[in-house]
Amino acid sequence: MKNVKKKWWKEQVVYQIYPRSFKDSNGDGIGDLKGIISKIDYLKELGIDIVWLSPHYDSPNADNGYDIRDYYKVMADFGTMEDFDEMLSLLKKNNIKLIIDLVVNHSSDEHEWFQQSRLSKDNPYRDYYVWRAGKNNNGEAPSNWPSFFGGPAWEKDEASGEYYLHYFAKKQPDLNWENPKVRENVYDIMKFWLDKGVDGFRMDVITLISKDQDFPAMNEHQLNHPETVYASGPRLHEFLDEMNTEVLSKYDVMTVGEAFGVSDDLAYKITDERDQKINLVFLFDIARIGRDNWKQNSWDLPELKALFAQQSHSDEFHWPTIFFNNHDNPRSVSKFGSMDPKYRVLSAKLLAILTLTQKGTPFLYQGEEIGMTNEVFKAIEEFDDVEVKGNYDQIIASGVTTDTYLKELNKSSRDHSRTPMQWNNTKNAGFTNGEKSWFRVNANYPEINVENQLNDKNSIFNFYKNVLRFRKNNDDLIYGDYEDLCPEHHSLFVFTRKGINKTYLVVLNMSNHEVSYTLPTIFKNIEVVITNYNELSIPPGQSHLILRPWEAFISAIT
Ligand code: ISL
Ligand code: CA
Repeated sequence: MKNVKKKWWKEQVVYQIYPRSFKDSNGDGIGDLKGIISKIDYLKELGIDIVWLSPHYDSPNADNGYDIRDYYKVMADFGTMEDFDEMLSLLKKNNIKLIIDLVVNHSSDEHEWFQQSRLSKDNPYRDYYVWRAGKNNNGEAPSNWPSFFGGPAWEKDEASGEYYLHYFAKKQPDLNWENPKVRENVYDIMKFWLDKGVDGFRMDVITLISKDQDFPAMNEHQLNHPETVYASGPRLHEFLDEMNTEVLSKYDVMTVGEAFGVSDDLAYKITDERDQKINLVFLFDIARIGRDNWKQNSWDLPELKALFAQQSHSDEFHWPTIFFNNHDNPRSVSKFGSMDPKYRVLSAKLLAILTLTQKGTPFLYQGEEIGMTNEVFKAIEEFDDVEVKGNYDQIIASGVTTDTYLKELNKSSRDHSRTPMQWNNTKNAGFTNGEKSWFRVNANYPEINVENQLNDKNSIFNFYKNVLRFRKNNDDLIYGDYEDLCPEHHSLFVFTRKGINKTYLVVLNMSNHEVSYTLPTIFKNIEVVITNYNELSIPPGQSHLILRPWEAFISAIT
């Protein structure tokens, strides 16, 4: 076992809550903080350690809270500051930590700073955002930079005739990190929430905060992947160092940065423990394997395994994150598992094992623990997401048919993860007692819901619970060295985690067919500790296995 420094945030498991879709307490069809409070027992039962709460701040919801109007206020839809304080203290009482989303690459255009900033060129807040005159005095945008949610990243503002920069929607102007006052304000916001007792931050698109002040023209490839340009701003390291000196170094908290667009090298640099900037990053190579913007192309298992191997073989100063789901990605069962009714549940359990036995801090997303799946959308109008709508015209204008776009979105859209949590089989899946939910409930809720699963000892929920329990305090599984035993195999994922006292062998058949596998002869005795088929035992000395479709087990070897 490498000389990895032990840390609580390497050992614990995070559960992401997207508050809008988690649980509504007052019947208005929108999830809220009191709803979360009512489900703390549920989280406790599941056995997670840390909640990551997607943005809970005051927002006009152009991008479901990722456009913040007031960083010191709770979104009225979600409740009040008192509700927040109560939620935090109840989570703590139950030994669950809370990390919150820090969205400071941009704010809402309705934030007071932007309201002031756009008033005139000499407003004291002008420099809080990135303003530039048009090119060549003929009204052309300052550069050809595109936004992620459709159209240019520059928006002309009539009041002054200048353009402001927005990497995301027009209603999400980018903050100007060159301005020391902006940075000071951000640090104050961080301190405000840390002093309340939150345990850290998930930092939204943190790698984009530093902008190349020349805004150089992008080439064709860059125009398709602007994140690679936006994530290579010259002052990123400096800003992160400063944030660490000014704020983070003074608290025992965890940070996980959304490393959108960064190269592995850069991600490596910002998470090096010897030079602590950010503890962890989300890299998207695994969760988004085969993705090309809104298109989901095919991928194969050796490719996926190579990505795991790469991140697991990092040195002792780096620690990976493991996740297949979040609020920006489709559901993992639909993408990585099987939607064949015979195998859906088995494959969801296989993914539970994979997520919780790989090397790295696992992040689960609400609904993953009951195997929620993608929704079926029959028309573009059925989507809610600003990304789907914002990009529509451009995509159709490029010659893509609506049918093709729809077909791909059914595999790739962010909305698959945003349908409400399925609590029971009553109307609206028990998410709200009101007439209407803010967003459609997945049609499969009568079958896939929490209530069904709590009472069924063979359910996906109870499986997650068992694997979580097994992982907890099992240092050999958490810190053990990783080795992939058959990297080239197209159906099997077989790996070991070699700890100080024990070595675990994990065997996963990620296919709809039976596969045989011969274990390396060095493993004499294999004791199966968790399996997704109800029975499996390997007699001592037996090395030839026939793995059933989507069969998965964890075993201890001697
Ligand atoms: O999800 C994406 C595309 O389908 C990404 O492009 C996503 O926009 C990117 O990972 C940045 O995500 C974060 O910042 C956005 C917000 O919309 C996302 O929800 C958030 O996770 C802007 O704040
Ligand atoms: Ca509500």
